[in-house]
Amino acid sequence: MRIVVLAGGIGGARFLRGLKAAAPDADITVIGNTGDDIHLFGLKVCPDLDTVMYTLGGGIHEEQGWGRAGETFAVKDELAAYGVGPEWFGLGDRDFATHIVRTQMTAAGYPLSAVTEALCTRWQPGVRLLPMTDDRVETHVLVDDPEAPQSDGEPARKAVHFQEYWVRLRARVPAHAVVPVGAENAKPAPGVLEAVAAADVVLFPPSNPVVSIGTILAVPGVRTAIAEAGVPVIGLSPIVGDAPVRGMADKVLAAVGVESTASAVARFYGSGLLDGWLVDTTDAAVVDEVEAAGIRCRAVPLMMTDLEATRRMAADALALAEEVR
Ligand code: GDP
Ligand code: FO1
Ligand code: CA
Repeated sequence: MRIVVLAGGIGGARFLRGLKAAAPDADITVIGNTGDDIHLFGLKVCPDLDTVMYTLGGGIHEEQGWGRAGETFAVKDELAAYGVGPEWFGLGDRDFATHIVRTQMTAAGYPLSAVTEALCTRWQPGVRLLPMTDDRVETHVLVDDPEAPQSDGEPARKAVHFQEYWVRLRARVPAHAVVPVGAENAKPAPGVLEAVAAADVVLFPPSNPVVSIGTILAVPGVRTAIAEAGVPVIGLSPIVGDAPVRGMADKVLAAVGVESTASAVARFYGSGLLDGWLVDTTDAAVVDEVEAAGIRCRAVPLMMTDLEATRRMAADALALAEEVR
């Protein structure tokens, strides 16, 4: 079976572990979000690709969910001693090596897809990991700029990089818009459209619907390829009991005018794209509402507490795919 998964960082990576256990013989292609990518200290950092690679390759900091296990921060501290920041982004020594290799290969002319393949030679994630695009896309968030009040006293607005909004500001300021800068001119990376066209099923893990899966879908051609693949498209809700299980997805959902409920997220993707949707058992009350929107819906446990619980979630998603096929 050929499975295509659109993935962000932690939610996508943890789900993929369960999927590998649920379908050990499947051929899994992961289309990773690169809208979180940021250039720091002259290096290209790809947080979501690295989170998937480290999680599936056994190098992830398990509790934190991002970055390397056993990490130290000597380089960051030395940079800070020179007054070189940003200090708010925690790049560790082990992680730095990944960004150095990536940047070196990029400077030598290799596209991100080839670089990612090379990095995966070491990590052996057991899936084919493709960036959504080889082109530069960076998500920016429109926030108030209290330092630049307009003549009417209202704050002016400014766009900040997604990582600045998420990590430095902790999503505590209102987000007025989320813009994947560069997406409109980006081309899907080699293999992306081919994998979708050859898939037997497409899965949306419980990743952030706006800044992870939404960004991948914003690359021209990807949404249409999925909708026209003619295979079941099944998603799992990252929202349980009207709140994200982890992180601040509610803040970016609000920015695009979507309520933080399992039902609203399904309707945000829409029946034109999604065939099936899994909500948590605690959200069983919304099943009828989702089905009324033309999306087959089931309530099952959706907490990725351990590998077995996650394997069951993936198995439930594949079972729902057979039901709608
Ligand atoms: P990020 O890039 O690291 O933010 O990770 P993703 O975009 O892949 O996933 C983030 C989403 O995962 C968040 O909105 C969480 O609500 C969701 N999530 C994390 N753990 C769980 C879980 O155990 N169950 C469910 N249903 N969602 C989860
Ligand atoms: N997330 C944080 O909340 N604080 C950090 O300092 C931080 C550093 C970091 C470094 C490398 C990396 O791959 C990921 C990192 N993340 C950090 C996670 C990052 O914000 C991701 O983009 C998440 O996927 C959020 O969507
Ligand atoms: Ca992310």
